[in-house]
Amino acid sequence: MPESNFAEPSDRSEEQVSGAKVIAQALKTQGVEYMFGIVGVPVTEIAFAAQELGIRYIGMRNEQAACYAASAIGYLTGRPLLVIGGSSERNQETMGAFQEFPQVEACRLYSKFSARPASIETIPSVIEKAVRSSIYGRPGACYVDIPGDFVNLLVNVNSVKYTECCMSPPVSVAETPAVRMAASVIRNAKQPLLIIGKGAAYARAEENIRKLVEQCKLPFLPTPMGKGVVPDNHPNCVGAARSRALQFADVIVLLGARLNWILHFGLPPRYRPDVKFIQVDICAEELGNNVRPAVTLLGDINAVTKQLLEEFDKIPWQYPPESKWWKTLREKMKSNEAASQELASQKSLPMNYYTVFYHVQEQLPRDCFIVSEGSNTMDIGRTVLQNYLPRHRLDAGTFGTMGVGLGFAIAAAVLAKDRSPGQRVICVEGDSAFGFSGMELETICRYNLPIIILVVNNNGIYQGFDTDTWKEMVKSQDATIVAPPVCLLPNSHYEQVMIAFGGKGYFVQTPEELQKSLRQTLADTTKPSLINIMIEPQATRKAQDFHWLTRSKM
Ligand SMILES: Cc1ncc(C[n+]2csc(CCOP(=O)(O)OP(=O)(O)O)c2C)c(N)n1
Ligand SMILES: [Mg+2]
Repeated sequence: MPESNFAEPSDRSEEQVSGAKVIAQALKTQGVEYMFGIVGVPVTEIAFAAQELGIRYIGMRNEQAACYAASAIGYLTGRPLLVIGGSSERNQETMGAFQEFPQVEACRLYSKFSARPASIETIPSVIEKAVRSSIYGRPGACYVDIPGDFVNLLVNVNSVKYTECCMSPPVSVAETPAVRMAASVIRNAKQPLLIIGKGAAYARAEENIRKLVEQCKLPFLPTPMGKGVVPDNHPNCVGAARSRALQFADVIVLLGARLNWILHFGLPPRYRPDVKFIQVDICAEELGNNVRPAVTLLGDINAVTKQLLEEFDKIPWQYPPESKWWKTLREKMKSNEAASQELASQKSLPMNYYTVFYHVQEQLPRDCFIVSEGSNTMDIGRTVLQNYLPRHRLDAGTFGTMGVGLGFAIAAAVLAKDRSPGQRVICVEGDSAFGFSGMELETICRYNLPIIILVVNNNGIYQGFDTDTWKEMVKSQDATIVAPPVCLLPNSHYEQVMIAFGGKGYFVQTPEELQKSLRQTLADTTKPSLINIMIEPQATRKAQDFHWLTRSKM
């Protein structure tokens, strides 16, 4: 029996424990509730050991999807992602061992902390540090490498000491003079705007942000994952006049939103050259990126919002509701909404994106999770599908990574099943996006998660072709030469994949079929379903004031 290097000579207990069990117990001690993965040599025993301790194990079909699912659990529960990878055995290192690879070094680039415990006895402290690093400061994934020979290695039970669960992240607040200055800049704004980002959702700042919006009567707009922190249908939400609001605001308060590509880097022509940013962020390195802010408030979004509220309690102030700025924004919202409505009410077939999303919006339960990915599908869907609750929209976000959708949906559904039975998960997928993790339908059916997947099918990436055009195109020449790279096979029956695993599948081509299938799937809380919605292959977004985003796709 191999022995631990660190076993105490005075320890007379005979009882032994495997590396796998130590890993599982260390995870349990740190409050880990869910594990997503795929087993195989050498990690199988870890999953069994975790399950034995009551950690819920969800077996996925691809590690990528497993990571996406775990990261969504992290976002929804505030306990971010810990990745555990099995690596080659220590005594075969450099010899060309099975799956030998410098995993710790490779993961450093992608994670906040990446380490391999030196012995079984050090596993608990390394796991505690990984969990702590993942949730302190700006949250992020951490990696713990497990050499294959650790898993079945036995050590004396008494030689392993479990490090206590790390403390909740400390809450940092901004400096008082900076808070005062921010309040004064807001008071003097002529055309103010709040931007609510994912950081605000993560910080669970919804109550205080809503107070700030309502007390000061400020217009706000959410970033994609900031949707729902204050409900999309709140009268102060100017999401429908996004470009206008960004372009003409003279003071913008960024609440956990980065000035990255999603916010056009904070630069003209999308913003006034003299716009004053008040940047609230938990990460000091973020402050001042791309634009020099007027005020920086370093701290927890919820705590700093509270500090701002205290300033406005001391000297009450509200932005005049009858201002010209509000009038401009309201008019623009009205005309943009009318343009979308006009597209939605078109009766021609195949349907366009707007028609599809308006019908979906009509039936969506208010408390559902909306997961989405794709390009047009995600961008247009985001403008029509409303979020009323914080942390209820999960989309491809900043990285625009296709393939996240089904993993996100599985995580949300697993949580919903445990914490609020009956709550639905709607997963709105472009046909290309769906393909990236499509086999997770089997996972969804295996665990019988009543997710509703909508595949918005335009036969392609951004756009595709109808069946006749496609046939004509590939008739005389090889498809690898003539088929545009954006094309996918037309008229694919993705719903059959769901049926193959025992779920329900619908193929819909008209608004009536869409309405009916949605009604049926929403009524059935026992089974997963997929509605394959055929739309006009050449359908696009309505005309945009700026082509920045549309251009970036090609
Ligand atoms: C991992 C990854 N690979 C490739 C891309 C490039 N890409 C951007 S959007 C997209 C798919 C868009 O098509 P679809 O999901 O069908 O949505 P549509 O715009 O057609 O509605 C792809 C492949 C990406 N963003 N991520
Ligand atoms: Mg598509």
